[in-house]
Amino acid sequence: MIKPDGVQRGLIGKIINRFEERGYKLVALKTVAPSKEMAERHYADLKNKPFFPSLVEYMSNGAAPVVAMVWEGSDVIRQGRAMLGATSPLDAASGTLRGQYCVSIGRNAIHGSDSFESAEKEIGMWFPQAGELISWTPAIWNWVMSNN
Ligand code: IDP
Ligand code: MG
Repeated sequence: MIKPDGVQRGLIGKIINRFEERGYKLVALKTVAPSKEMAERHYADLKNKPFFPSLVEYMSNGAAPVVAMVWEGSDVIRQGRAMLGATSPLDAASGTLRGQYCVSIGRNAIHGSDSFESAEKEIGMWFPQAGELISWTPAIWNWVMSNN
């Protein structure tokens, strides 16, 4: 998910481009203005953290939408997290998205599911309707994914 700061800063295309160029497949995408309830659900595992109220406010105050996406391909959850970089951009490797574009933990531009279970939960939350995930085969799929 591209967070409101990533949208405001015009990073949508750059972030999508990184996943596309790596060879991952886009199976769902939408802009959403998250409600407070959706932001709270999305970050439910952090509800006891001191920054939780301001995180939820920032995600749901309507100053910018978020871009929710589902990407598919080999090891995409773990690789996606690596492409994002560390939660604190000051610890993120320079080749990562956060390491290239961000300097603040409160404005780190992107969210990525951290496990299969959280991906399932988050995909269900942000794309709840039948037909929102598109099954398709990129013409280059085997050129990218084949192990021979
Ligand atoms: P992640 O986004 O790398 O998965 P999490 O620990 O799940 O990191 O935290 C979710 C989000 O909460 C972070 O991306 C960041 O925006 C915010 N956050 C995490 N830790 C802090 C903090 O110490 N201060 C302020 N915001 C934080
Ligand atoms: Mg997280």
